[in-house]
Parts: sequence; structure tokens; C-alpha cells
Amino acid sequence: MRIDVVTIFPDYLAPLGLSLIGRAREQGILDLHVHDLRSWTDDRHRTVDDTPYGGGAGMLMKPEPWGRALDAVRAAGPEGVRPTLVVPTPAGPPFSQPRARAYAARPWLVFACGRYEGIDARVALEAATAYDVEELSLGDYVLNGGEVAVLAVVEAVARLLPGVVGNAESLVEESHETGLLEAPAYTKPAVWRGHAVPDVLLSGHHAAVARWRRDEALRRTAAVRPDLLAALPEGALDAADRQV
Ligand code: 6GU
Repeated sequence: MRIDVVTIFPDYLAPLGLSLIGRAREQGILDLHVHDLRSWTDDRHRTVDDTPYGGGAGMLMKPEPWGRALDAVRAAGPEGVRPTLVVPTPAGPPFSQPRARAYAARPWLVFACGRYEGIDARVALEAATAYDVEELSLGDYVLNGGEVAVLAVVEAVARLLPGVVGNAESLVEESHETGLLEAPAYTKPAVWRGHAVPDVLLSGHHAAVARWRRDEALRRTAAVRPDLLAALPEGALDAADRQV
């Protein structure tokens, strides 16, 4: 998969050279390119922002550098592949595990990191001639720019690419893949500072362990995220689940 990121802070994306994602890049599973938006400015001060029409607080990103950047990125990538342009913004629909799965199946993602009060709205309109354009938000709070969202989204997507996470089974039972939050987990020692691991986990009864984990997942989800329980598809809960 190819990923391009356009930002005025390329150093913000440095963590994408570390850990599993860094290794995925070395292995050629992920072809990641980070670009400095200012390289597409044409004035001495490398200006990327300006005041908003109609007034109001703060600055907006000017359209011209973005237009040139998106043309150049498009031209430098594979021919015959329509890239997806992802625009992180607190005004977008919430990012989610299903969206991460959908992105992991696409050949080419381009991220446009806004700063200040965002990007002139014509940039996304114009980009739609060459890209599938999608906005997304990380959640209901405000960040200074899209870079942290890109770190989160690239990590969520890259770990779904075959070969990135060593044990593919570990992806299956995770929070948000089953529609439920995961049960709590324990490792050795069996008693630590007076706190014992639940007996059933030491029992060796695989069916009993599975039932306990399912019950804990249901209880935790009901307590912390009742909205997830309500969103489960018809038939997702069986009679045993409804006892919990
Ligand atoms: Cl994607 N961008 C910004 N600037 N703030 C956010 C966000 C994105 N998601 C939540 N807050």
C-alpha cells in the first residue's frame, strides 16, 4: 500500500519510522512518503495561510499551495490508480475500525493535514476531480492540526495489512473488531500485591475461559459504551449473552 502525507510539520510524522510501522516500511509492505507543503509555496516567506473571507478569528490555509501539492503527489504515484484523499478535521465523521478496514483494502491513501482553522473549502472540491475525498475526525475534541490524526489513522490501517502484526489471530478478538470492548487480561504472577488472577483463567477449561471473557466483555461494554451494545447487529447476542 502507498501512503502520502502532506503537512507543514513533516517532523510530526517521524514516529512512522518506528516499531511495527517502521518495519513494515523496510519490508516494502508500506510505501510511505511525507511531503512539506511549503515546498509548493512560491513566495519568499513560504506563506501557507491567510485571513478568512467574511472575517472571524484565526487563519485559513490558502488553496494555491494545496492545489500544486495534490497535483504533484498525484503525478508522482502509480498510474491508473485513483487515490483516496483523507482530510482530518474535527468537522468530519468519526473514524472507526470499519473505516480502518476499508482503508487497508485501498491501494493508495493521501492525507492532507490542515492547520489553523482548516483549509480553504475549494481545495477538497477541486481535488475530487482526481481523488476520492473523505473527511474524518478522531473524536469530539479539538487538536491543533491533522498530524496527530494521521498518526492514529495510519497506525490503525497499517496494522491490518498482512504481515505487519506478527500474530494475525491477535487482530480478531480485539476491542472494536467484535463490536464489544475486550475483557481484562492478566499475565504472571498469579497473585501480585495481594490481587489474584480470576480462577477460571488458570483452570485450563477453554470453553469456560471463552464464556468468562465474553461475559466480561459484555459487562464492560454495557458499563462504558452502551452505545456499542445498542449498535450490535440483530442476532449478535445469544441466550447466554442475555443472562449477563
Ligand atoms: Cl482529525 N483534526 C483536528 N484538528 N482536530 C481534531 C480531529 C482532527 N479529530 C478530533 N479533533
